[in-house]
This record gives sequence, C-alpha cells and structure tokens, in this order.
Amino acid sequence: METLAIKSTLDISKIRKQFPILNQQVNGKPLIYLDNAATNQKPQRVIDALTAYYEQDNANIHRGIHTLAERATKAYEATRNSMQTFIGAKHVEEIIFTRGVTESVNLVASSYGRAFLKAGDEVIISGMEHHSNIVPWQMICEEKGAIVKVIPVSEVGELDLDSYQKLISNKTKIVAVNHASNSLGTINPIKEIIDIAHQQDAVVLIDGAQASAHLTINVQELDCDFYCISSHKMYGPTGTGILYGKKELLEKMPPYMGGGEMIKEVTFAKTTYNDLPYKFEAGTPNIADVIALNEAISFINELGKENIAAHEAELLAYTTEKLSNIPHVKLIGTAKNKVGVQSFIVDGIHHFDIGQMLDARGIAVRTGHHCTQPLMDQFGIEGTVRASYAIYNTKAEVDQLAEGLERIVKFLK
Ligand code: C6P
Repeated sequence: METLAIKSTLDISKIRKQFPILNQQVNGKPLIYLDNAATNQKPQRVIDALTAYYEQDNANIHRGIHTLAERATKAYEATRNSMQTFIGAKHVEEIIFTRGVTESVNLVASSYGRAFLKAGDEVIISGMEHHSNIVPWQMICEEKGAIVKVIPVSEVGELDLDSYQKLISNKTKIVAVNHASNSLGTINPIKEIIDIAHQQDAVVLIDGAQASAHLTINVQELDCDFYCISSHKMYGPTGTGILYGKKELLEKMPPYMGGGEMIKEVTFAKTTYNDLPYKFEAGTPNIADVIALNEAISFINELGKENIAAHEAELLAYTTEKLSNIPHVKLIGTAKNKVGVQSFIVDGIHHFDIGQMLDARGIAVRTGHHCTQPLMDQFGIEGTVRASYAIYNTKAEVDQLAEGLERIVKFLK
C-alpha cells in the first residue's frame, strides 16, 4: 500500500465503540466483519443523523418555503459542499447526487455517451473493472456502433500501461477505469492514465468506489473528467453517492432522467432544463441518506485519510504475511500498491465452503466473483474469498481469520 511508511496513531478500540453493529455475536462468536469492500459499517453519528432527520426535519427539498423544507434543503446542500471539499472540486455544482457508483457510471454512459459517441469510436476500460464499469459501456457502445477495448491485467494484478499506450488512439473518446480494484485491491496509476487519455482528447471517468474511504482524492489535481463515489463504502448510508463531473462537460450533456426538479419551465410544446447540478437530479432525491452522508465525511476527515490508510496498510501487510504461510492458500492480487483488500483461493476447496465455514466462526468475508467475472476468467477461477478492511479492524481479527483458515485447510485437506 502507498502509505506503508506512515504509522497510524489512531486509537482503534475507541473508534470501534462508535460502531454499534460490531458489538454482537454471530453464530455464538464475536462478529469479525471483513467484508468492507462490499459495504462498510456505519458509526453512531451517521445512524443518529438519519434518525434526527426523520424525527425533526423531514420535508421535501428545494420546493417548500416552510421551515422544515428550508432546514432539510440546507442540510442536503451542506453535504454537497462537504463533498466538494472532500474531493477538491472547483465548483459545488459539479457534485451530482446519485444512488451510487452504478448510477453515476450509467448517467455518464447514457448522457455523455449517447450525445457524443459515434460509430467506430472507442471506449477503453480495464480488465479489472467491476461490472458497473463494464456493462453500461457495452450497452451504449452497442447502441452507437462504438467499440469497447480493454487494458490487460498482469499476473500480480497490475494494469499493463504499455498495452494501454498501444490501445489508445484518436478513436478513443472515453477511458473508464477504477481508482482501486474491489477484487484485487490494486491502486491504479490513474494520474498517468488520465494524462495519456487527455493527449488524445479522450475524457476519463474514474470509478472511486474502493477509494473514497481510503485514498486522498483531488479531482482538480487528477484532472479527471468524471469521478464516481458510493456513500455506503465510506461509512455513509446505502442508496446514495455522487457523480463529479467537470462543469463544462456537465453543461454540454443532456439530462439523464426527466421529471420534477430538473426543469426550468415545462409546456406541452417544449421543456427547458434546470441549471447544474439539478439538471441531473430529477425527482425527490434520497434526502435522509444524503444528509447522513455528511456525518460520514466528517468522520473520515476527523480521522484523516493518511491515518486510515496507514492502519489498513498494516492490516494488509499482516494478512499477506499470515496467509502466505498457510499451506494450499494462494493469494490473488499481489500488486505493489494496494488498498486493504486481500483475495485468496484454497486448492481444492470451493470459496463458498470457506466462506460458510468462516461465517460459522463469526467471520464475515465475501466469496464469489465480486462482480468482476472477466477478471476471474483471466485468473482461470470462478471466484475468490476476499477479506477487506476498514478503520475498525484489528490485527487480532486477522489472527482469527488466519487461525480459522488453518483449521479449515487442516480439516478438509
Ligand atoms: N462493489 C463489492 O463487494 P454500487 O453498488 O453502485 O455502490 O458500487 C458498484 C461498484 C463499482 N465499482 C467498484 C470498484 C465496486 O467495488 C463496486 C461495488 C461491491 O466489491 C459490491 S459488488
């Protein structure tokens, strides 16, 4: 992991106490939650913000002039301001609330792709993309007669940038890659990828699903054109997230959905569209969850991304060391720069069986293809077991994972 040199100074036991869900037994054992790449747990302050909204402020936003509507609108827009700072966006109207990364990618593919892709154009993605950053591009390319090209992934799970240089040309209109891989943990060299794309005047979308809780993001420094985030992977509620887009691009793009809020004036003859960001926020949004997301942003900011990354890097290094010593265990994804994600398989034992047996010990991991089937195909496997970390995880939990795995392997081999 990038930040291995920095030592975390955080008091993890104090942080754990902020997560009520962690204080429970599962199958008679203390819960060890290692499925954070799927969704991480929520601190009490996020849960409280949700309850407080419904207890005190519930009203539709941007519509009413009564006090509750004004309070709700102010709190909703406050999250937009926090998100602007969180990712270093130049303008607040560049932050569009969506349901999360999946909707953000679909928004860009449908709106930008439909408006600007032509037959014969090319869209480059990578071999380690989540289905959410593959399928929307396939759909729009099929519709427009454009072609999807794929940057290959090496044995250790790194992108082959030489091949990327060869793939890209003046036919490339869009490059869409993740900041960090959910299956392998690889942190991709997105600044380099963006700069290369811009030399060909291609726009770049970054899927930041696995980055927002772990890596510092500055969209102006990166100079990416679009950046996508899911709230539920950064200690916030499910069902919300953002699309960041450069203002000049968002202004050129047609609306994604029609309905209330995204209009200036509607007549049966013609409709004019609202200004950014509302042009892309049709209908009543997920008000409560957006408001609670602000608490998640504060939670991360108060801990400091560097501290979080350093703690998770320690856990990852410890995991790699422990799991490498267990017979029959093979690590999948051993790139140099990684977030706290470790996938593995065990010779001759199906990943679902391992997942179930770990669950019996109170250990929650994800098993399967992790919505990256083409990547699994490349490794010649159906899926993996994946342990993924958050700020509240401990080395003692890694010990439990390793001990559980050792016993399973001994019992079944
Ligand atoms: N990955 C995982 O277990 P949504 O569902 O829209 O919030 O995020 C989709 C998504 C897109 N890109 C990446 C890199 C992701 O990791 C995910 C979600 C989860 O790995 C659920 S499949």
